[in-house]
Amino acid sequence: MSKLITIERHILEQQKNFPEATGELTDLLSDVAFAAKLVRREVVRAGLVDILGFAGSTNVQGEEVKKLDLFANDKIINAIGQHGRFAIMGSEENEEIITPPNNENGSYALLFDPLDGSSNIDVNVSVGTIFSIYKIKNSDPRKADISDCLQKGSEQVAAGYVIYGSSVVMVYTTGHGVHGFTYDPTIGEFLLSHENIVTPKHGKYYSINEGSYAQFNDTTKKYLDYIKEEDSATGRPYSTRYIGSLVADFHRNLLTGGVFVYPPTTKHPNGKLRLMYEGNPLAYICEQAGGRATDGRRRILDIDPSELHQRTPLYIGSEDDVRVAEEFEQGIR
Ligand code: AHM
Ligand code: MG
Repeated sequence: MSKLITIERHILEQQKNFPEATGELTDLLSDVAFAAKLVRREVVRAGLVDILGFAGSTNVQGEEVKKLDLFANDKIINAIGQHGRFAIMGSEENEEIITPPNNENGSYALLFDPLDGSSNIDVNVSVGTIFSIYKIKNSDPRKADISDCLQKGSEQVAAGYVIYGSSVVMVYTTGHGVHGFTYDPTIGEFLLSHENIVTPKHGKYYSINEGSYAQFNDTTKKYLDYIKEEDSATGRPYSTRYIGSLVADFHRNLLTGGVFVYPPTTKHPNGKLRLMYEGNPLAYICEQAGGRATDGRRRILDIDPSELHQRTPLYIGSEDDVRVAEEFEQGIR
């Protein structure tokens, strides 16, 4: 039988390999895993809202029932913010940056999407939490500001996501490979289930919201025609897989190989997805697993951000497949 390794133990063991590690990152990631357990508890009860009260209504105890994404946001801010390990935080749900209390010893910034794929919550389809951790630049944590959040993705010191699906899985990287843990509800722990994830160089799935076809530019339309053509040498046609929850679409392609594309559209000329909460953390994980992530032209991790809620087109997944999509985007093919 293989050894049972909890996520906390794994992070601790990994950090021991680096003499410069202070143990801070271990604590930060453990806090994130703890917050994920709180969110999970609520997500698995989502189907009970009809019984316990609709979001936005008042439940039988006279308490207001929060929408799940806002609940997740509050839980993460409170569970993680209270330890003072982060000097500053940014959430997809908050317009402005968040300064946690007692942050005088915090030397990191946390950026997160508390519950991604929220349109899927009410229909029992997978949703996820995505996070990204940076070291702050400011020498005084009390003065940490938006510039500590607006760093290039290449500056991330850790990133990860939690997928609340048929099982709950947490995946993280600190720049030394990508590791996945499955939640065992009987003991309340995330246990190592996917060590050193390496994504295939190419796959057989493409993930894009093809319902937006009329809003795509000609290069994207041409790419879609190509991917559906018959050609055994290149394994085409690819199969479509699109859940509409980025974490779930990304996770599947990471394990099986494939490409996820959210291109510019007439509705979202800069893409729909957010660079700081979605693009950067997933790009870091993808590259660590041997994959590729760009905005069609530039490496996602090299983009110098100017706004907290900045959007980006996203081409992410297996290296060969992403390259082909990019070549269409750039008009090379
Ligand atoms: P959200 O943060 O409001 O949940 O939006 C992000 C989600 C992603 O999970 C998903 O990839 C994308 O939006 C789906 O968008 P679309 O419905 O346009 O295909
Ligand atoms: Mg999102």
